[in-house]
Amino acid sequence: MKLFADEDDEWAHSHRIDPAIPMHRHFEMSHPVPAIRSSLAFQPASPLSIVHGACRRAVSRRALVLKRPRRLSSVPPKRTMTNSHFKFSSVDAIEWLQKPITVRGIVQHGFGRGSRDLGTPTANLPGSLLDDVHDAERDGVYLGFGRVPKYGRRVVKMVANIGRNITYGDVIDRVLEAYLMADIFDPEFYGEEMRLCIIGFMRPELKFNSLQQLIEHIQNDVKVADAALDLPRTEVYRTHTSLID
Ligand code: RBF
Ligand code: MG
Repeated sequence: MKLFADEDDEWAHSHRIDPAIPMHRHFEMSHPVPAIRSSLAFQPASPLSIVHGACRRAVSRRALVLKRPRRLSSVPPKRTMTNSHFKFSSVDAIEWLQKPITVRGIVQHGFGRGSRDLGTPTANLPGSLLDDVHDAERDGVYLGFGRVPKYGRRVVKMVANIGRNITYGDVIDRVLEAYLMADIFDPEFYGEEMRLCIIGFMRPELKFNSLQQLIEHIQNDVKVADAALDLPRTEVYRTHTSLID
């Protein structure tokens, strides 16, 4: 599994994909969306993370990005995100939010589809909790940290899909489905309070042609988020007041 996009230049080249551009930007180029939705793209690394030496890698890569010619939309790739060649998300493509999105709510019942069977049981919160949150307007996969106070003070890594499960097409209300990376408790703790501190956007929610593709992408999301949440820049959020208070 390749976690960083630039380890994969050959693949990208053969698919007319510029590795300097996050995958979801390619998607937006071929599926234009209202400007407000893409306003989060390409935020500069925060000065704080540079001070901590957290992002030297990312920063030097960004310098590279500036020199590369951008293959912008004149001939957008015909490819759609649903075909089998779709590239997985990567640590490099994560859009770190300038300010974390903090959510707190009571875990509700899922769709009885057994996301447990997919290997990633999720705890669901109503998407309406995010109605006024500008940074969470895009449906897609986000990452951050979570805590269920009933299970103590432990804060765990978390990856969440926010959307309507468009692969299935049967979900009417927007929902936030969080997969908590912890074996110590059953993530389906209906009726319990769950707190999330969301710090980055990974990719848009996609409509897949097969369950297999959905599973592969979810598993990749988990691996990428797991690695990304070890980056020094994320550490400060493990003790974010929204989780601890
Ligand atoms: N559903 C989709 O239709 N498209 C997606 O791209 C998608 N990505 C997901 C990523 C993660 C990390 C998780 C946990 C779920 C994702 N889902 C997605 C939702 C998935 O369809 C749902 O969790 C199961 O159907 C169980 O409700
Ligand atoms: Mg669930």
